[in-house]
Amino acid sequence: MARLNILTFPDPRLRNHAKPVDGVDDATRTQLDDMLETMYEAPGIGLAATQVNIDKRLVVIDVSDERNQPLFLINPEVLESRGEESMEEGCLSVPGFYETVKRPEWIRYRAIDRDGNTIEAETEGLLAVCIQHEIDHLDGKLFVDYLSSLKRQRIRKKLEKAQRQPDDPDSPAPQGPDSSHPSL
Ligand code: GNR
Ligand code: NI
Repeated sequence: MARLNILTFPDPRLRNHAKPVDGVDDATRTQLDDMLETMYEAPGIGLAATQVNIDKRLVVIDVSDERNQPLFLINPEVLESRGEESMEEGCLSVPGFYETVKRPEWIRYRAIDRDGNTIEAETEGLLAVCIQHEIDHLDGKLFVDYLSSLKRQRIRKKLEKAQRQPDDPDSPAPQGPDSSHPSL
């Protein structure tokens, strides 16, 4: 098992559209295991391969309280969706920012599991949100894309600044230039 580096917005590699997986082999299962360890360590409830710079349609999720019910989804797709639900979302690639996103509340989805079997299931609530959030990653999409461009640019500026000053975690949130020119 290995811990992988998680890319941070606005890294352009997060915009990659990941390639479908053709057959589940041991190398792919090792990547899934490494992703799961990385997700638990972060900690997060989901992780898409795009976030760790792997160009494959792989997702790991665990929304259980005990953190002992991992889901491995290969080539996941939403087949059908219904309703609408607003939920506060966060993302390991957008650390420290939480915003409300509106998505379908119920989905039916299909994926290939760790053993190579095709599964189909329906779900709602947090798991449905998480599956949609992770499929978005595989398509190069982030939850900040659902926000106003003003909010997105503010988040981008703050994360860019944080990455320029990685050893100053307690530096005050950017103000001054940022708030006097909020559209930049
Ligand atoms: O850990 C995570 N929590 C979360 C909360 C609400 C909606 C989606 C998520 S996914 C996120 C982990 C992550 O970034 N997955 O891509
Ligand atoms: Ni995410």
